[in-house]
Amino acid sequence: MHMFSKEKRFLGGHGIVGGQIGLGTGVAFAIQYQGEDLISVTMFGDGAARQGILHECFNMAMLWKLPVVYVCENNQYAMGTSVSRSSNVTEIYRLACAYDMPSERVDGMDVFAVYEAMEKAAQHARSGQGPYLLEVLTYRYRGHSMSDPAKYRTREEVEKYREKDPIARLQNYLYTHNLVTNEELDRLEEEVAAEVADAVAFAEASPYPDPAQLYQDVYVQPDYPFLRGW
Ligand SMILES: Cc1ncc(C[n+]2csc(CCOP(=O)(O)OP(=O)(O)O)c2C)c(N)n1
Ligand SMILES: [Mg+2]
Repeated sequence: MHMFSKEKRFLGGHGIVGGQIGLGTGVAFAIQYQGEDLISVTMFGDGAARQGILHECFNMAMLWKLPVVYVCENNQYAMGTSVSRSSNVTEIYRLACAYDMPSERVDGMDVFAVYEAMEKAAQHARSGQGPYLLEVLTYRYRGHSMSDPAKYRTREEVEKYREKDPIARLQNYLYTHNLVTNEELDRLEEEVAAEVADAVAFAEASPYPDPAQLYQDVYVQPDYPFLRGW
């Protein structure tokens, strides 16, 4: 949740569920206001999709034709609450209809389908036509967090989705099309595992922040320095 990289224009995750919809829409407004050739990709979960802020943002984004692609990662559970227990409208992409915003649902377990849908949505936002909502249907294998034993679903349900795992399917595709060898795949996995282990070691060896920083940047300075150069 707290990963953030200004250089890579990755604005992190946010503790307030749905809050990022407002922040991502604001970034899209800043892009348009400053005349930049960029788009905002604003991601949120199926649970976040039920927050009121989504409607205010969809309305403004359509009104002002903001360059934003909203990506709802529908993994079918908000913590332990299934989509069908939280709304009668379980097809989240249809929430865009009330604002005449183009939208579609895509199979999130299919890497190529997501790539194509995202390309189309991004082109739409880049061309000045305004926002687009993509609902990416996927699944969360584990509980929401370490304190969630995920007892609200069956083992069979989880297994059913594991069989469609998008990473395993892509590996299989690359392998069967002779685009990669088993050795290359193994080496890649080792490299990624080492990179993650390094990052964990770095985090654990880093000092705690000074408590005096607690109130720093709670209110942003009026010239919004973090958006300069966008
Ligand atoms: C405004 C707000 N309400 C409640 C919570 C507690 N909470 C944290 S995550 C979560 C569920 C979010 O569901 P979803 O967006 O589907 O994310 P997922 O569980 O799939 O990661 C809730 C209710 C919160 N962080 N913020
Ligand atoms: Mg979810």
